Amino acid sequence: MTGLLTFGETMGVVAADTIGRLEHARGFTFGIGGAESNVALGVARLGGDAVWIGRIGPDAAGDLIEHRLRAGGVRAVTIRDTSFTGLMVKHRRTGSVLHVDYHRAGSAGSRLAPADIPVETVREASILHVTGITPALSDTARAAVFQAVETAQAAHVPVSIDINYRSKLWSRYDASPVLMDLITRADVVFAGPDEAALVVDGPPLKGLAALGPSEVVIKDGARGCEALIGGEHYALPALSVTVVDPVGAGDAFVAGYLTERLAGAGADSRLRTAIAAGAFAVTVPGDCEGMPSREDLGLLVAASDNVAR
Ligand code: KDG
Repeated sequence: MTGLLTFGETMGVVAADTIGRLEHARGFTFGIGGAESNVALGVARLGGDAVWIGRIGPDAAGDLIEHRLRAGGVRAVTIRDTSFTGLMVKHRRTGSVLHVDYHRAGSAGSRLAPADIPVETVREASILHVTGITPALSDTARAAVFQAVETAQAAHVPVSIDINYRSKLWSRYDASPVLMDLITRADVVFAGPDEAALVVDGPPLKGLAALGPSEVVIKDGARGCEALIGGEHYALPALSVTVVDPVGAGDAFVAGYLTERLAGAGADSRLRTAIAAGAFAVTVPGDCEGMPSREDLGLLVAASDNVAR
């Protein structure tokens, strides 16, 4: 039996160490990032079981992805492709404006196909988590998402989707019907307010719930979150922290929620852990480096003088 099953594209992340134009950068950090593997790492770091499946290239970024995920406790099933591993280049144009460029068209990760996600693996999962990024990568990747989701539905495996709209990958016009179709098949949906507007008019919680999911969670960054879970309304404020890097915070939030759900915790605990995990993630640079452990979550409240001794 698997806890969380997820799949998608994970990229090498090249991040400038200094603030300013990319051509003036004096050093770079090489890491990894991918919404689904970020969630898998987050679940593993919080003590849950997570399997991630994806294609990687015959290159250093592919090796790094494999090593980092396995070192982070994720049961990573990697398929070596002949194409390159996609890259994401991150730099801070100013202290508060973060810029992200993708180099991923035709990458190994985008060549994911239905046969990469074995039907048996889906049936054995306690929850299947997908994002709106994967269907935007290629026709075969989109087919893989739909096949996995349909298999999960037929086997009564709960399906979770994070809309994760990426405007550099597809237009709102193209994304909207695909996301709508996936949401109607999901049990749990995560969205930002703008993302919800891709598929529903008016109040997002009720609109998304009307499409079918019994758990709708709106992630609203520094404003906290709102949720409609089993018909009950919840609203939690964000924790006040110093933001170093917001990328990956939404994935940490999802990991916090789903880890507690896998452990059988109630809605309130799921949302509290989600809020704390998201808050912790923004305090650390990197897409997945800030995924917190249980002990890290304690630091957020314990270290009132900001020095943990
Ligand atoms: O949520 C963070 C992810 O967006 C990032 O790690 C990279 O998967 C990624 C993407 O497609 O932007």
